[in-house]
Amino acid sequence: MAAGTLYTYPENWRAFKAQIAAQYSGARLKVATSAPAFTFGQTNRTPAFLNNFPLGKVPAYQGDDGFCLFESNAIAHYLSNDTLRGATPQAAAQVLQWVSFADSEIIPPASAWVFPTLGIMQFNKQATEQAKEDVKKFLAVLNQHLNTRTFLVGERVTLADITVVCSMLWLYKQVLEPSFRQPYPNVTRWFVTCVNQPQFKAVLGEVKLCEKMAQFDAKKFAEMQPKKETPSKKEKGGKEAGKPQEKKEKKKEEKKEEKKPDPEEEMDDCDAVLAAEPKAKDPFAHLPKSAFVMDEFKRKYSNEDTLTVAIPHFWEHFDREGYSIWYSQYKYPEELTLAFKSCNLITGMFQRLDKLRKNAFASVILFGTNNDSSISGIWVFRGQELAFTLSEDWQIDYESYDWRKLDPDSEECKTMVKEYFAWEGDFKHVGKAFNQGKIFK
Ligand SMILES: N[C@@H](CCC(=O)N[C@@H](CS)C(=O)NCC(=O)O)C(=O)O
Repeated sequence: MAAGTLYTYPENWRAFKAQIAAQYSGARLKVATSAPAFTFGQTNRTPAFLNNFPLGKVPAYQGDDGFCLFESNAIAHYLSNDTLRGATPQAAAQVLQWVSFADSEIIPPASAWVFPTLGIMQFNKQATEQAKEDVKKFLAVLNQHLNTRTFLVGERVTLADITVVCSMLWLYKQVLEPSFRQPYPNVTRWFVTCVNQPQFKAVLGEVKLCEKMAQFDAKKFAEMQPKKETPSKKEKGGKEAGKPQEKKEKKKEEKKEEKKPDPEEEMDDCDAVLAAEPKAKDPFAHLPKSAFVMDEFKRKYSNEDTLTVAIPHFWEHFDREGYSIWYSQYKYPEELTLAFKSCNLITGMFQRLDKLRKNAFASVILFGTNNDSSISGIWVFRGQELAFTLSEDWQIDYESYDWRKLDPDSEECKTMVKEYFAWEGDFKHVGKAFNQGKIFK
């Protein structure tokens, strides 16, 4: 039976698919939606997270056995049992049919219609009218199919029902008022049956069907817009950084045409989650400016030779007043068993410390072999104190380590920086062979 953690933001309908599937199958699923385990917009941009989930998108699943999976449909499939997946080849194919139907026929028009009513997309009459027509089309297909059936595939709930229900949640909550849904009674009967199953209810709570079609929320939209340009959004990398210049130019040329919503320029539901997040205050704000540019060092460390470029750069620019160097050692080596579990311990710590990214650097190494290992590392922090106490979110792991501040001018410190940064050397103080390294950058 699968057991693991689902990383997501709260109330994510994509994550609901996996959560409901787990309710049916009995898979043991922890859902990580908040600090310290997971902070959307931060944790999912850390190297450790991207290492496991290269798109940085959620939901993302990591099994207790280390198995990683992204794409909500795949995760829901993995956490299902045979009944949910479709017990015969035909049933399994039909389940896949409805899962694909949800992605390609339901989600696009549902988003185009519902997002403006949530204030996360500009209203465009033509696009909304088109979306309503497309919604009618798929509702008619579902209504016909459900005329003689209780569930979409076979006699029991399957992933088809879970996926299609979750994809229609926003529609039923926001815009499918009684008169609009009246021609499709089988769909509403089926939807209500599903959301009232205890396994759905445990995840979705009470689902209240829309009484009056929500309209474009201009005020909410205006409130959302300025936040879109916050640095945190711009930093986002993937979507923003990858946007080709020519697209922007093309947009200028098209200015005179009727304005249609450009999906890449609009917010989507996850952008809205990010925009709604309160801005955290900088816990290092009290420190005087430092000439040591952490980002610059990290770029050298990532892209150039460690021994001949990154380490010399580090010592040439290191600011003894503004930064401190620490040696960390895991207190309970006797509890370390399998190497991959110990790696997860380190990776998890780095994920939880993502907000330190601009103010800290660490190279932490797992030494030894299965059932005979130790973890130690070198950390560089902004300021002269251990940074962990500056934020509640950072304290979860640090007490499991012994910390010793190093004198940057000592030979010991020079050697340790060299060995831990380069992941090579004698590591005389360790007494175990070098095994695996993990970096935090
Ligand atoms: N097809 C994917 C879509 C996942 C997705 O778009 N996730 C968004 C949240 S709604 C995300 O994590 N975005 C983060 C980002 O783009 O940085 C799935 O179903 O899992």
